[in-house]
Amino acid sequence: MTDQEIRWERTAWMREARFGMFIHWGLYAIPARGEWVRSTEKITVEEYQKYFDEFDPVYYDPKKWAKLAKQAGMKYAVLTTKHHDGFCLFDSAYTDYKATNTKAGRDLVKEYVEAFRAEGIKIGFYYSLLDWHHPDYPHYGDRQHPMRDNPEYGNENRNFDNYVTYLHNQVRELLTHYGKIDILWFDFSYNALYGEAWRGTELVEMIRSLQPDIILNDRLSGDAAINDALQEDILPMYAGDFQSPEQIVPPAGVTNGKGDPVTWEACMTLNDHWGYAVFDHNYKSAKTVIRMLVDCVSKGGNLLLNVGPNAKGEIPPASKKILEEIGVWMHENGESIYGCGNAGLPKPAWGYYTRKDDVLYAHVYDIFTSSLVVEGMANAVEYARMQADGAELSMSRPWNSAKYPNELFIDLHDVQLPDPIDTVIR
Ligand code: JFZ
Repeated sequence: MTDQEIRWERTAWMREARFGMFIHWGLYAIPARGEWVRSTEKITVEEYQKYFDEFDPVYYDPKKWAKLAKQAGMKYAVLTTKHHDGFCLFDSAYTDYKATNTKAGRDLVKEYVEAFRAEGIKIGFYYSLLDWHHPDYPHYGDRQHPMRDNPEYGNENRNFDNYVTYLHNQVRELLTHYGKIDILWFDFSYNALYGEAWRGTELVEMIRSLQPDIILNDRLSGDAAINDALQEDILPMYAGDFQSPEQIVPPAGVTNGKGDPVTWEACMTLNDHWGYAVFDHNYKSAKTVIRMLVDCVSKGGNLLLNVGPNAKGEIPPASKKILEEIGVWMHENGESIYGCGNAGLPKPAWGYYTRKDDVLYAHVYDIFTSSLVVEGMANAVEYARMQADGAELSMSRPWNSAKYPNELFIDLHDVQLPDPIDTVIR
């Protein structure tokens, strides 16, 4: 098998799952201005310390998060075990900057893993390669660092290799202390910091020795390195198993340098921030999210939808409500999502197709006539059913259909479109 075939096989369950929950949670839930607050407002480690001292998520109960994810039809989750601010939600032996030493007083990752696993949801860890807290991570001159313009925070005594060892040690902890982990989601590489700068080959060898089946995203590596290697069919170990476009559904899906489809997952915010932002009420509707998910699946990809729990540990009520609405649609129509992919047909004017093997799903958003016209399918379809309730739909040809011998007509005359979000016909 080629490297790409191995990666395709390893990610099979992920393409079946299609829909996951991203969780951005950490100290930044207290300032509640997004997870980049330390950088955007150039807050020093000392000033940021008050959030560590204060952190007390009294309502943290990941069983509730897991139930909500399950209800929404999500099959896997990815939690920020450490974001760019360096604060660890897990009990690490290599730092004091961890939840265990806050008022929370315990390993919050452990409870997350147990709660989601109990609901049958696959477990993902997000781990930030950037670390604005570690003294050996580049400060002055690094545009990603909050202290980038402050010569007082120079790098004279910085030992980057020391930081990379810290990163390797923490990844080992994460993959040793919590049983089987399904996804490791690194974030992110930039400038000269990619691939071997993270000692990527050594890191991935360790990861695979600890968790042979774990799926890695592509952010340990630079895009250029991957594209070159693709031509050879030999990828660097750190190239990752799937691509992770952010805040966009790639219009033509994602293919490799040779034009073959690859596993991919679009990650999306529910409002305009990843971490909790108290002023941000710009939430996407359930309809928008569902259509986004259908868009991803129709192009062979996944959707990782973000929630940003607040300082007390709760998923904001507005997010909860949207996920519950999504769950109603997924209960009726999830079959048109899980394990489905590109139908290999041109996108119809009335909506989208998804397909699994020989079952075609029409996602009907708008029709202008009493029949749904399915191009080129006149003699190819055995039956048509409403996905939501299994009701039979008539495929009789209307009186004026003689000029369209290749078109299939599904009669919706008396049915209309029962679901204003997306009426699925199987
Ligand atoms: C990263 C994080 O910075 C962000 O906080 C969030 O966790 C998101 C899922 O991932 O966002 C990025 C990463 C890389 C780029 C832009 C945003 N980039 O390379 O332009």
